[in-house]
Amino acid sequence: MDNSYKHEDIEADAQAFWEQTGAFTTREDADGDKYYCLCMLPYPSGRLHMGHVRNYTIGDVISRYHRMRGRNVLQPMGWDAFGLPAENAAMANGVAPGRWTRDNIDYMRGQLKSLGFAIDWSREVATCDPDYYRWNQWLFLQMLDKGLVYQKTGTVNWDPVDQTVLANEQVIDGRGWRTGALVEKREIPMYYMRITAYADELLSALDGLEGWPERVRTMQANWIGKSEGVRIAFPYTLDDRDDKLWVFTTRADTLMGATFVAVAAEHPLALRLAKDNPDVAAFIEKCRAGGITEAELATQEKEGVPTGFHVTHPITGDKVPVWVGNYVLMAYGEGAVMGVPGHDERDYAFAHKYDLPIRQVVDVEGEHYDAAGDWQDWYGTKNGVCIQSGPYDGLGFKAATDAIAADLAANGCGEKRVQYRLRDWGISRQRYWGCPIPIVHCEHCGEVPVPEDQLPVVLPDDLVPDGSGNPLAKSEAFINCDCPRCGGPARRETDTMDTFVDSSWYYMRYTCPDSDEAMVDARTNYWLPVDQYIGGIEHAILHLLYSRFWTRVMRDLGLLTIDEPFTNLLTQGMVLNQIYFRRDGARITYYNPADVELRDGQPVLASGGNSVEAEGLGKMSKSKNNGVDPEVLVARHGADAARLFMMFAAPPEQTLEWSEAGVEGASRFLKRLYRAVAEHASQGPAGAVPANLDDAAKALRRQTHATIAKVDDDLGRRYTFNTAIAAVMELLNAINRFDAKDAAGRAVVHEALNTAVALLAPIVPHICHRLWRELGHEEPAIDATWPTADPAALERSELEIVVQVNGKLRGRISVEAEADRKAVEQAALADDNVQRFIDGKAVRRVIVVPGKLVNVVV
Ligand code: ANZ
Ligand code: ZN
Repeated sequence: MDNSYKHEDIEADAQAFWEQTGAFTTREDADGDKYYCLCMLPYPSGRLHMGHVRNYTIGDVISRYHRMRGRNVLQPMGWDAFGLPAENAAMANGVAPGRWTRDNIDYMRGQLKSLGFAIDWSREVATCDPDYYRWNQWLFLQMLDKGLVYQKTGTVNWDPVDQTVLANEQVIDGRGWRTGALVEKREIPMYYMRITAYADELLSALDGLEGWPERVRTMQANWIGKSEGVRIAFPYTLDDRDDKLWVFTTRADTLMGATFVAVAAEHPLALRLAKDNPDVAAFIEKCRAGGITEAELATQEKEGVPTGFHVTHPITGDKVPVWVGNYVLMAYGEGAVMGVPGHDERDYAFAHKYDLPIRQVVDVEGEHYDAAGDWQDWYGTKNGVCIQSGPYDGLGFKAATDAIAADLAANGCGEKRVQYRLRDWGISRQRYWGCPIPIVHCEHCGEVPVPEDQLPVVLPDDLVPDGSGNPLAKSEAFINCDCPRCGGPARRETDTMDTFVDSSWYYMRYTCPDSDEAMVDARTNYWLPVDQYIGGIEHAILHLLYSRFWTRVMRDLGLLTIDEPFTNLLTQGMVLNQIYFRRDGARITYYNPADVELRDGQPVLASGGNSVEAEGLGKMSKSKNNGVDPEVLVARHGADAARLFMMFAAPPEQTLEWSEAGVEGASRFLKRLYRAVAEHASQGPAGAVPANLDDAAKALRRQTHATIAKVDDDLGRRYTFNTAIAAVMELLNAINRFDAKDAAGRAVVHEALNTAVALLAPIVPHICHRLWRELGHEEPAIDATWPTADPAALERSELEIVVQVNGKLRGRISVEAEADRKAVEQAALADDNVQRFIDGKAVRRVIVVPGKLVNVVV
């Protein structure tokens, strides 16, 4: 065996072996234990980044570990291949999105292979393949049939110059990214998936997801946002008709403090009142120009306009003024609120701004209310009692809510109501590069679903967008078709589906990627749910929620038997690197940390020596130019060193700080491991471990088996890969310290090296592939059986050591065979007899002869 570690040869060899033997093909015998390990699929942007590498390394380690434990492991990979970046690249380079995407996929597949991930490529799925997205279309039609898909108008960002709809990320400070034109809101017809029908189940089932981080469960619960409150009517007469203005409140107990009502700018009553009131009309127009994201609505300055119109308070009969407020969301509750400035912080500010009356109707003993002063948190409490509230005086929150709800119900002006923040999922995108919505527009028949036997509606993949709207809308070949119902001329829908549709079920398709008769088949029952899902925290809400919804829809259509798709979820931390820049007037240029070195503690450019400023650590990103290219990394240090560093530098959920020195350290360890095995193997085969061992051999053996127990727990349960690696590093140190002077010693070293290689095989599979062979195994390391700790070997052996004081035998102590110097010294000094002879004198020196004696000099 060559005595030096050459990662290029070793990695090329191992990868060739895996490829030739089909080592990554999934085993699928029905009585075997299954383990489905899934990483979030990447967007084929062109190159892997370090976040991908970390994500997939974690997944590969877990997958290989379970494979060695004898399980049938499914570790697939695919491509989230539709989406906006392909269109942008097409505009920039004039290449069709389809070409660009497929080229990227080929390139990135090669990158993943170079990292040695044990991915079953025969199951690869690209969401832009008609064989895949036809089932998006098929399920869409099933849902349409069941009323789970419906059409209504939705609000979009409209660029008046390009005459096109913009995605939220294409609106920058309220203007179109290409034209700079002020963006308008537009109402257009869109398709929605009725996720709200599952709101309650999606919320209550979160409790059962014990394998998910608490943080993610909380984020989902907040997103679904269940509120229990009361729907209250304020009657009015307009245009000679009696009508009711409904509001939703979670504080019905404060109804007696309502001094105004506010409606959203899109509320029908606002639109009606605008006809008689130019101020209202102007205000509505102004709101229309504003942003549409919830964040924009939450942060904008609260403003309103009085309509001059009044409604009737349902209990007191008083006249209550109606306002239009920009903070009232049309899409939540009733699109209208009752203004209770006395107890709602927002209404308090609003009332101060527009000089509206503030009434205190909740009191807390010992607190002083001052409507002229600053808002106090206790004003919003639910722990007070009603005052100035007529019949409800003295009642607490719950009793007052119940009493008011009952009185309102009696005169048809109210009912209890559970409200969700969650909205139905609008899936229509006015974009080209996505899955076509399978609908045809016919002048006679209206909206006609494409019949099942005409699926898929194939997206032409040779169009090149130019930025002026959806190129599908200009493609006569795509648009023109026959109406499936009347046979007359018709036009295809040109909207495509939100790409979250694609990613809501790709993990199901991996279980049966060749199923062409059905969306999924019986194999799904074997593999699902996913045992371990791994990905970024940025998908904590939408992707995971949509997948949970989609799974339930398929369950209710009889296609699946599970409720939840992902049993365990791991959200890996970000990869960080230093950020360096130079300022030149207003311009900031970022420099890659690889081009910066420290001179006298000051960061300077390695070439030229110009000083740069340090911004500190930040997420690796293009904009800060602080990324590390995985390809360069692998070429320089090898995939194994990269993988080892990633798993060693931090536990998976924490951020990982990039360090070139850390990668070099990982590489040095691999060299040490390689040398240890090479030297051992060069002395010929070793025999079996005999029953009788001397103390030192027993100690090494004990450490070997203790390491197995620790690594097994770290990899299988705790996911603390860093401490697992540290334990194997210590084992290697112990092996190197051990003097294998006889056959028994060599046998123990052989066992220890075997163990180290087997335990590291999931983490650094290439070098372990080579070393496992060198250790004399027939089967490849990837199929090696995961070691099990021998309890007998774990028993601690004790040694008897004599203790001298000034050279005279004064005691005998018993210590553990592998106790270190410090422990032996302490045990010696603690011995009663030894203490007697030290006799309170200062200890000048303690000499420890390991395994034999201690001499205390006083
Ligand atoms: C009166 C009131 C008094 C309120 C008070 C709060 C405190 P959650 O918990 O999120 O459901 N609200 C209702 N519909 C709204 C809409 N479409 N746009 C903006 N705000 C709306 O919040 C429910 C509360 O949010 C409701 O209770 C309402 O204000 C407001 F001391 O009604 B409350
Ligand atoms: Zn027709």
